[in-house]
Amino acid sequence: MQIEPQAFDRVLSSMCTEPHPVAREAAERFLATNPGDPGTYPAISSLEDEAIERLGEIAGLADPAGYVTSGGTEANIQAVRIARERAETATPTVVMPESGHFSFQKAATLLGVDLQLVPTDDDHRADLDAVRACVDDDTALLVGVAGTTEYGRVDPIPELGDLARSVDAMLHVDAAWGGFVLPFTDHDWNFDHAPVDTMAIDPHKMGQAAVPAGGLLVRKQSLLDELAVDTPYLESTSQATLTGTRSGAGVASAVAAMDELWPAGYREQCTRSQANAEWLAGALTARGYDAVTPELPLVAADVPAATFEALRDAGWRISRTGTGELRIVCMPHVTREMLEAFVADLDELGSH
Ligand code: 0PR
Repeated sequence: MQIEPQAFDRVLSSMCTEPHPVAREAAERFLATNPGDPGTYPAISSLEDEAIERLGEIAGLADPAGYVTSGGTEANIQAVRIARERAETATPTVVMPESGHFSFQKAATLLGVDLQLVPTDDDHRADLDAVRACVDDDTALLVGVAGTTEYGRVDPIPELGDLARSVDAMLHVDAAWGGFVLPFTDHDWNFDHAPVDTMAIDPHKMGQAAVPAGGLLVRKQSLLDELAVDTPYLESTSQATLTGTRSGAGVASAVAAMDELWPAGYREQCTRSQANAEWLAGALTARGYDAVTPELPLVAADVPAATFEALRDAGWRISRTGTGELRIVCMPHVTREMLEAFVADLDELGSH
């Protein structure tokens, strides 16, 4: 019996989406290649250089360095590792708003650094006063999120950059999800806007590449060199990635998607997704549910637990924020028709 993958027609909470057809095709062609061994697989290795060039363009970084990771988690772990390697203190800490992704908990545990969480303000953004009170000479890394997982919020990145510089810490921006929509907004989020040292920006989320294709960007090559280990028996002499064998499929599909969609295709998608999010937030508000204004294409709203469960039982793949709000991510596969069907079910099943 063949097991079918989850169909996307009721998936509303995932940050995965259907890859663009050109990304799917490229993934298949490069399925058996390993960019971890550039001496043996030079074609995928040069495609990876292209991927980093493109990601640099998207994130406002001329002459970028970095590599295609397995996802945002790996990019975040590596950013913490770079900061720890460069720290001059014996007890390095990472300061992050509580809206940061749980991958930083993994990074902190793995790397033996102390993760200090600071509160967010009433609109779910990093509270600058709280960050200011927390940073000190032990701070190796300050994290800002550009497109938070729960509310799609963008932290004040330039101000966080100033705070990082004031204590000689590095600044990492987690744009794993937001990186492919933020170029079409007014937010200051990228290397051009602030003294950003490292960034997570994932083609396999809003970039419409196949999984696995995350992105780690660093402002200069010497930062990546902090991660390098010697690889004596390979033709290339060192490796900066966390994993050894990597997916050439992810790399090739990221390049194919970015070649096809940057910038016009991504702009159109961003406009469509944002309009859908605003429509949904309006529909929820009109029905008496408290919805957080969607700044990026992600909607959070207060829906009673019983209603949430009924919607899940009806087949909708939805999730909740840490404080229990319904959370819907308007990924490229989420159409207006899907949202209309969802709201119709909500009208039928709702119990508020
Ligand atoms: N940074 C941010 C801001 C994220 O939202 C995520 C993932 C990561 C980093 C980690 O990225 P990777 O999962 O690629 O390592 N956020 C999603 C989440 O936690 C991940 C996800 C994706 C969850 C698809 C469910 C799903 O179906 O919600």
